[in-house]
Amino acid sequence: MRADSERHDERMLGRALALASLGIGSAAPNPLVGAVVARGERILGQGFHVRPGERHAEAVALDDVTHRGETALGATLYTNLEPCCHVGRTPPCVDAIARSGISRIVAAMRDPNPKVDGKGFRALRSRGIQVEVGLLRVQAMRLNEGFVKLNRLGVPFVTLKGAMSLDGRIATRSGESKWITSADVRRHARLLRKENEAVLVGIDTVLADNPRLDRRPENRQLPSALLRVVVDSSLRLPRDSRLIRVPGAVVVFCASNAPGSRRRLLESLGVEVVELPRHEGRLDLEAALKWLGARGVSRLLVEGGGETHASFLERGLADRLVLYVAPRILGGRDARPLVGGDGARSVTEAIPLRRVRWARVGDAWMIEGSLGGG
Ligand code: AOF
Ligand code: ZN
Repeated sequence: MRADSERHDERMLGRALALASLGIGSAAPNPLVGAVVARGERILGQGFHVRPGERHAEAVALDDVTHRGETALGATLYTNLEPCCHVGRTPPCVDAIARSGISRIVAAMRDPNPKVDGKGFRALRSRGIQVEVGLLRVQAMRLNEGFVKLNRLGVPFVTLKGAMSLDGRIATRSGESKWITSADVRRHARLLRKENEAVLVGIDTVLADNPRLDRRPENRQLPSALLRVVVDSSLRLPRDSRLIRVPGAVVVFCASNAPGSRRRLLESLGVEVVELPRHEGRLDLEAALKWLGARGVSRLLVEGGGETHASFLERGLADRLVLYVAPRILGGRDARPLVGGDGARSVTEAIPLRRVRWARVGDAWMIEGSLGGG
């Protein structure tokens, strides 16, 4: 039996995590952070981090305490991430916490940012504040898996997304892919675009589907905050593709021998063209991830097609898979599969999915799980 006090802490920290997730779609590449200030059962203040450059969650929660005419003296602060101790775009949270009279901190995880990385906890302890770390750590790590991976490895967390028929096809033999899944699935998949800062497709997908790859089709006037990325070794991206016509940033990764005239044309249309080295004859996607990481992209969504998915999977570059399976059969030996490439020779080479979860979405199933080490 766990003590009541631990269950109480878990409830409060759970609330901080829920608050943190309200920053999805705006906080990145900063972490999703929520904070709750409580004395026993009474919540004195709370808040979350909205966007880069704005106040940290802890500061928002402490200001909330003051606005409510309360004091944090002797109270506990619950937060999913270690409070910062550095001067960034905002002052160090540990100073504000110490000034407020908070006597105890319950935090879910350490901040992987090298500027913090344990120094925040140390600073709090040295000021006599009791610090407890690790409750709900798994949930907290998962919520900020993009921020953690970017800080530790300098590359974004990669999610592969696919929509396929019951027999694993993403397009008919004539290349038609609209709409294998229903509108419910498309609405659900749009949430994934909100969670990610960049979306990537292969050039074959652009040529076949002419997607917009934007974040909010409901508001076409605003430029998309989503960075749209195309892997296109010989720069075949058509000048009149929707991707280019819709406002918002577009990056194209190409090979060093791509035609210079195509490069100049695309650049004149506002597209950023980036040369990548080759790896075993194909564009080096690891280099692509490093480039995106250096740009501050913490979460990348890969939306196909089959060859692009295969390249990410074969090189172990994907962390998570989200798959929508529609209850219809396309058939056809030439119909395109979800994953192309050469595929596994023997079943022992198959790529396993771990921590698999599934849910009903409209008339389809969503299956998701972890790939690689993530
Ligand atoms: C946030 N929000 O609620 C917390 C953060 O550029 P700055 O000054 O906003 O600092 C960003 C860093 O601060 C961030 O990478 C993380 O290490 C730490 N904590 N950041 O944006 C917050 N608590
Ligand atoms: Zn801070």
